[in-house]
Amino acid sequence: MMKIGITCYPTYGGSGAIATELGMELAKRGHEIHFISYDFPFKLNGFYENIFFHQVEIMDYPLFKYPPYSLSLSVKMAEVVENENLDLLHVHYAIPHAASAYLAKKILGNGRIKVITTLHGTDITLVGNHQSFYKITKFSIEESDGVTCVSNYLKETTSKVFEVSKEMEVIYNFVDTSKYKKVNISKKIIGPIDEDDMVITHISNFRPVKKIDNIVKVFCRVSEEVKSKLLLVGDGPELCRIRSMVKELNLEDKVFFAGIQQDIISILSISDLYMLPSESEGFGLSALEALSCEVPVIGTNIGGLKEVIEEGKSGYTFDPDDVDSMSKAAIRILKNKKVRMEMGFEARKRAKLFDSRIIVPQYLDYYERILNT
Ligand code: GMT
Repeated sequence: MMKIGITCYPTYGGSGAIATELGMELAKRGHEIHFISYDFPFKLNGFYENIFFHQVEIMDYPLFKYPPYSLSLSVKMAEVVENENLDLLHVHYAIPHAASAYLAKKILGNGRIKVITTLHGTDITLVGNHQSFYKITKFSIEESDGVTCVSNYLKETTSKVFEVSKEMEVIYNFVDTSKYKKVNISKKIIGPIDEDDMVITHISNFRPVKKIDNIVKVFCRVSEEVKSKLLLVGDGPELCRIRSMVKELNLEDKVFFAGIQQDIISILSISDLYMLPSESEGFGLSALEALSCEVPVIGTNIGGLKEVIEEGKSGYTFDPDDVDSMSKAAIRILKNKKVRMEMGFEARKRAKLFDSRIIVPQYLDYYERILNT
């Protein structure tokens, strides 16, 4: 049995979701998990045996324009390692978590605790490579005892962008396929959707990187040829802009903004196509969840999604701005029931390769290896 500290962002997003699912899976296997963050991870909603939460107190003071969260996090990490006698700190998303863990390690004295950092995507492709973070991201990757990346793409990009020669392990995102599976429900459960509508779905935290405007453009073309609805799930900085775009395109009666939803399995069960045409995706966890519920995916060809989707079988990947090809592929899938059924079958088959029962043991093996070096 291991005692593991996990730090992640508690808010809606793939890195926090996978970190929390990992914690829950490890706890089920008898390991003791200590989440350390500023808030309760959004996926932890209930009582779980072997799981504990340690809240980072953020001290405000008139002198601080920006309270130094990363320092308070380091102190909390060091305290939890000592008080709970942790074996390992596993931090998700490099910034600032890997740097905070490095400091915690120094506070505790070298050798007391090992740190594993999991890189997820934008911490490398968008934020970590920004000049203001570049050196600290590179440093904290190099100083981690172990580093995992959620796809080969992310591993290669990290090596290239940060010129690190460090060995990094690829451990893909996972899904519990026994939980994420299609249920038989009416399409009418959500919003103004009719039973005979084809439903295109997108779920995210509405960041610019998701390129939701291109989903709307694709849908605009699709809706001219197929009786369909667009279901946009989530909330975030792009919401207002996308709402205005939908209004301008006169699509208000066909696009439904569902906000943040808990029951993703039901939403995916009424979906006929999932879209994720992001600028880039470290992996594309929401697409994997869609595949698991038999929903084919049209996504970006930049990033890890190409390792998730089997091109032409469970979905298609295109340049994020290639609205034309995406529209044609979407129309082909939505117009043809046989194609949809076949792709749905392939999608489920593909998702099973990323089942938690396959991937979680890879983390455990990696932990053992790092602890024994
Ligand atoms: O996609 C997001 O905006 C959330 C982001 C995060 O860090 O919370 O997700 C990233 O981590 C996920 C879990 O590993 C990956 O599946 C996503 O592909 C990745 N997002 C991006 O790279 C844009």
